[in-house]
Amino acid sequence: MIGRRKLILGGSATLLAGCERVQNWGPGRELLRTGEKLNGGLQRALIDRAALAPEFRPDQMSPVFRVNGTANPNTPDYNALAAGNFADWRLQVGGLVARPLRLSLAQLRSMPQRAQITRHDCVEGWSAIGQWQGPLLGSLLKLAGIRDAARFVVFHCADRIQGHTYYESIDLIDAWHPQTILALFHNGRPLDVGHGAPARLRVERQLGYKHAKYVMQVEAVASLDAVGLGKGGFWEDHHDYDWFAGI
Ligand SMILES: Nc1nc2c(c(=O)[nH]1)N[C@H]1C(S)=C(S)[C@@H](COP(=O)(O)O)O[C@H]1N2
Ligand SMILES: [Mo]
Repeated sequence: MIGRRKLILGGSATLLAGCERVQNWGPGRELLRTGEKLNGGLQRALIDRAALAPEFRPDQMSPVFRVNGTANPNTPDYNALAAGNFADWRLQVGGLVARPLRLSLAQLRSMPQRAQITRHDCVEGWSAIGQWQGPLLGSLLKLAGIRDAARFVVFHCADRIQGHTYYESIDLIDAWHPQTILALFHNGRPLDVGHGAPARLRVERQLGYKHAKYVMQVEAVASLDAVGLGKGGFWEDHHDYDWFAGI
């Protein structure tokens, strides 16, 4: 019989084999090591969180991928950026990091990319399968030198909805997950405005509202207390959605 510990290590190896770049990540290793120290129930929870979302074949892609929520931020600032094909857009990576970054779209596109065909599940009851491509969120956090005190990653978006800037947050398990990317491409083309141009989060183990579109700023924080009303996202703060929307 294979013991639980063996299963866990086996699972980790499979996960890491899926993406070479993750193998050398300190935080990933640290997480797995921490996992070994936890008790059985917590270990199972950790393994569930680390599991990969299903990926699909190109022929399984939805012919139409619906646009939901904001379809165009339509603010003067955003419109000016869009008019210039986002050449002047800069992604800010800040908060609890050693090296705050301001990255252009060209810089982001020159980073190693991951492409994945996944199913998007919206809490409103629709799904769509599409391909997404972009650098791993973890690569950006590593580049910025995320600090040990960080526990969450917050995404600040360009759009306003019901009078509030859209924002969302995830924990570091999702942030380092090998399928969590800052998507720059959808179905092989640069993201269109409807799907979150120029960059949107894909956090494949979570429901649709966690996948922040129109990301302007990525912020590492120790706590969500000072983010919005304290629950970590627009829907969480204003409509009582769950912060953890794991699927
Ligand atoms: N900035 C921003 N991100 C957002 C939203 C939004 O309104 N604004 N809507 C969310 C919801 S509820 C869903 S289902 C998905 C929809 O993504 P799509 O338009 O690419 O289908 O984006 C999510 N991210
Ligand atoms: Mo959604």
